[in-house]
Amino acid sequence: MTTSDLHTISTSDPGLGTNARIEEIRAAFPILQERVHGHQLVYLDNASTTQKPFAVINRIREYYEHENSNVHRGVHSLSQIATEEYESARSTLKEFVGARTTSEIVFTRGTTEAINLVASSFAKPELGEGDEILLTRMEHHSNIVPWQMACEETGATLRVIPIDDDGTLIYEEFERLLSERTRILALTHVSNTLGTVNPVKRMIRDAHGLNIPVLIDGAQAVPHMPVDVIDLDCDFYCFSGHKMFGPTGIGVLYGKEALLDAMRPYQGGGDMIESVSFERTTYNELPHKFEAGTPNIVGALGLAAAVEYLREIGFDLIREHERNLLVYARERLSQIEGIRFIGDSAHRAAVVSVLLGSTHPYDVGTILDRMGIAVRTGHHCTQPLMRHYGIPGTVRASFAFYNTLEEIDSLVEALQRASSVLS
Ligand code: 7TS
Repeated sequence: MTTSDLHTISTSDPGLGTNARIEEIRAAFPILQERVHGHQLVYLDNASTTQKPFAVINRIREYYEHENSNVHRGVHSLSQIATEEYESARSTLKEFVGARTTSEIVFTRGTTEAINLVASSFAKPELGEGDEILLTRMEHHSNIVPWQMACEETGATLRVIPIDDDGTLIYEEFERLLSERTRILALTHVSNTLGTVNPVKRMIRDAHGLNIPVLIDGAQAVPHMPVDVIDLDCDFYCFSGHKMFGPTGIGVLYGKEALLDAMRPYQGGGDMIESVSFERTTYNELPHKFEAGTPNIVGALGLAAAVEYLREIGFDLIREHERNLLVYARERLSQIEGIRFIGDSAHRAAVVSVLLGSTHPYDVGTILDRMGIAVRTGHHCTQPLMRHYGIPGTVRASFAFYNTLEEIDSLVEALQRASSVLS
């Protein structure tokens, strides 16, 4: 596909990715109209967090204006409305990932808390000396440190699946590392730094062949592709609301019902109990057993609004448009002298990590910011991955469906400017 083909798709295809449709979508995200240092904002830091459409902002406002109350505890009308809306949000999330029942959808603070919950309540009680937890080299710190903490307390060890220089998992190494000592395989669906999409379905099948449970960190997958937990057959799937156009402070742990049922609670407090006495406490049914204390009610409602919004746009358009953005970015960026791509796996999501000659990513990011362009610079909470490449960090542009080819042109121009200023 050539650059002009891409512009053609963007401007004249009446179905997918038309400029008019993308402009319409952009108008639904008020922050995209902001100016930064006198320039129109170009927001290319979507892997950190995505922007929010009016549908989400208005839902939050509506809740506080008309429905605010605590859930699961009042007979009064507002409390009943809040409870119904909160549980209805859970149903929306259940449909979103294709879970069997709402018992399998636990609201958490985000991906990080979901992984900590599984490490603490599922893995830790089973772990001992000689046991292994299998991860990959491209994990975010939040899918490394909770497992490391579990290992410290139990004597288990971490094993790490290596990657090649393109940022693709070495499948034979995965097969070699999978053994009867492996207690859990925990890996990311999509790498936040490289964009690599891992062959999780095949890996889950292989792990299950040895009865090894699998947790998938889906934080960077759910904004870009449809996910079906039954089709994947994963045991746990975690994601964050704020990376899929919803609010911060809310996320989801999907877990197979039988596994969640057998697990001990993660935190104690209100709402997670059936009855309490000083002698003995019994726990509430799923999923409430894992939701101690007043939950992030408005977060769940905002996240459900984000899911509805995504459904309206449709993953066909999202995938098509983001693929165009990725191909175009790769092609335009490769024209910059001295650019180095970090991660070039054949199967990728809309993330590009680069280095410019010998410049430091932080300096490049600062110059881009002065031109209104938001990218992330640094190690992206993947320090072991940076060590693999022998670099301190990268300049990362991560796209969402509201980004445009013109914004990529601005990025390329700004990188060229940064390159000449810094060299
Ligand atoms: N897993 C992956 C793959 C991530 O990319 C992130 C956040 C997390 C887990 C943690 O998510 P949280 O919502 O619980 O914080 N990634 C990034 C990033 O790439 N830039 O900032 C945060």
